[in-house]
Amino acid sequence: MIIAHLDLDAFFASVEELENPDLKAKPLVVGGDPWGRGVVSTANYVARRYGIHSAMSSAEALKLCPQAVFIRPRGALYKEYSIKVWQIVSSMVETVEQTGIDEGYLDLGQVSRDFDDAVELAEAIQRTIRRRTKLSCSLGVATSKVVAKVASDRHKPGGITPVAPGAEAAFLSPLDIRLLPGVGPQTEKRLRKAGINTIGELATLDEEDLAQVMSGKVATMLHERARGIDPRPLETDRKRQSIGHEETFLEDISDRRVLHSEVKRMAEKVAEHLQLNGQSARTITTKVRYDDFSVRTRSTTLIHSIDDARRIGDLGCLLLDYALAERDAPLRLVGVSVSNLSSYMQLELTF
Ligand code: TTP
Ligand code: MG
Repeated sequence: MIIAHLDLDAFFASVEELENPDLKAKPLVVGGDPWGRGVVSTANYVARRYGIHSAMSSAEALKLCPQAVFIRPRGALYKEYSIKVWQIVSSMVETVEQTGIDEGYLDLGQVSRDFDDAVELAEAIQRTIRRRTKLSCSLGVATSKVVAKVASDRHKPGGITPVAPGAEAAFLSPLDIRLLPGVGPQTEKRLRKAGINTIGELATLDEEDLAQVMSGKVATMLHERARGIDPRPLETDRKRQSIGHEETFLEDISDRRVLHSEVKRMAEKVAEHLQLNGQSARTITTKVRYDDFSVRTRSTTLIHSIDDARRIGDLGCLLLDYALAERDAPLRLVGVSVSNLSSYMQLELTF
């Protein structure tokens, strides 16, 4: 598993800065009324230097920095930016689990050659988001959700923090216990009382000592997480409305004949899958990823549905040629997928 956790930097405040660039140099607080009972949603990094942070009272923020600019949150606007960001991410990575308006997990294992390659992809995603939305984000790249999540927060803003396979426990070890996802205020108190202040101290407890401090499933889970062990897969609610096969090549390929034979090979897998499911498809899509990680897809929709490897392969090759006619460059990945599925059963009923 290679997972990235992506989190936008000072999200609400960054959007407000884009809408009004004059704010960039000023301490900016997005949140409720500082003269009432308002709470800080977030603050830009200039304001954070005064000690202002999310969830403190706006009145306290005003005290810490009387010259700060206060803005009420504009949820609909942030939503628009968020949708744009996650559309970009989804166009670059097949499997994405968005966990909040500004954060989520990306499955990089499926689309990279090895760990270093995954880190390069993370960099490409960061660059693309910056170019297309002007927003800054940070990513952690690791072998599990918990390590990726902790890592994405280590070099904010604008940082990428890779934790190579095998380095998980050493990476987590010196960090404060409160940084471990799953440790809430209550658990934190209990751990500190027992003299456990770093993730490493929790990780190295033996079962007996752990049982003295806390017990049950949560204890076991936190103990594992402290060692970088986290088997949670990505959760995506997207139902399988398409069947596809894609492959990242060991080396970039530009030879058209080789590419065509790859497309045909994938078409065979797709056709086999369709036939096993008793399905056929009307839309064929070919996806290419260039050596700079950018992605292009070309689709065609037929009047009648098909399920055989030859036709899917021929159309897949044609679509590949269309994509390469627009931009001819070496490819690191090719994918063929079909959608607009119908099952034989339905066809029988309909016709
Ligand atoms: P976060 O990602 O926690 O914070 P952030 O993006 O502002 O800053 P960072 O660079 O540290 O990631 O939360 C995302 C957005 O959610 C944040 O911009 C505002 C909102 N939010 C609240 O409204 N209340 C809160 O208590 C928190 C933590 C966030
Ligand atoms: Mg954020």
